[in-house]
Amino acid sequence: MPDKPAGMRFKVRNENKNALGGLATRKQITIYFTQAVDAPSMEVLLYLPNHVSGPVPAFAGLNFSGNQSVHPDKGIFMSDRWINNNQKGIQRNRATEASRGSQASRWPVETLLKNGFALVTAYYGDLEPDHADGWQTGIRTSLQQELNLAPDQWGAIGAWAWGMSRIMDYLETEKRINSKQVALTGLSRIGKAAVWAGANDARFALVVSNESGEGGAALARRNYGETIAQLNRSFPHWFSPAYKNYNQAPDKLPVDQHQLLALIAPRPLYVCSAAEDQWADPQGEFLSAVHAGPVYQLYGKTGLGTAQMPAIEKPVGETIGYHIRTGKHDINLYDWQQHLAFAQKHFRKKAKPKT
Ligand code: GTR
Repeated sequence: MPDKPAGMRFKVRNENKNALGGLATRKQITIYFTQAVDAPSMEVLLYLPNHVSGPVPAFAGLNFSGNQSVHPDKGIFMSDRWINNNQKGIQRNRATEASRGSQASRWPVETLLKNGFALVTAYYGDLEPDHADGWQTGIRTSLQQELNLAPDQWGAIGAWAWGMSRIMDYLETEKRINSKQVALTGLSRIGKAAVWAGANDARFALVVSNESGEGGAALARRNYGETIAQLNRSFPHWFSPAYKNYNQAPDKLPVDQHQLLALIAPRPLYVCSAAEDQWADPQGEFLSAVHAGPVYQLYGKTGLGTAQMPAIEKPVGETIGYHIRTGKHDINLYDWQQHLAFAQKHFRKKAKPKT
């Protein structure tokens, strides 16, 4: 994982202290990765709760369809980048007005704000468009020199994860954010990237894997649901080329995904699955969380505290949390409520006692 480029800079493009009917302050920031006028960049959307003063905890995560898809708030700048046509309100690979709020069910902005959390997000395609040739216009090519890494030395998942750390670089400069209490979250392919970012960057105080599946939380050696071969065939650009050597031989991998999760120790980690999302292998995600536990124990922490797969919508765990809910592959309010409660529990513990 390369470090940040030397010339990186931030520009606050817009700030509205009276967003969402006064509930929030909305800031939109461009992260320019170099000093050049036409530098590769990333658009960050930040909502801060207005009813609490001082630095607040935050949830951070990339989105699939552009920042305007996260909330119908008309003040959000519309993405002008390449976006997959299979996303709602996208035409000829560009966002239209119809994409505003199209992903709102995945981002309970008001719930987070009312609980005193900030939300920070950016479009994953700002780092690399999610298709096989996306690397040619993404940061793996445009920042090749600055990062001293050839495009085939990493994959799109790596590029997205790298971008998550650049959001953290910004948050460290943002006075209203408690940068020691930033929870990183991600769904599915972005969940794979979130786990990777969380493993590499210990500044993320808590990591959430929402149905990250194969190449994310799910154990590869179970060969259940999506396999390494299927993943590499459908998405040849996601992982480093060496991963393809294991297409037919997951048993030859020197590691498995529980070890990836264990790299997040001793920081709190939440893994979750959905009953109808067998493609992501809920059992494999659970077992991965179980077997990350011994590393948490080395730090004197209890991971899940159980090896028994819990019933539907009966969350379990200590420093590692887990739930499986009803329904399909997605992230919904139920998931967020558990993530929020988990973050509140752990962040409260760390908070200095009031004198
Ligand atoms: C699927 C892919 C999964 C998962 C998912 C998603 O097509 O097979 O690994 O990443 O996409 O991102 O929604």
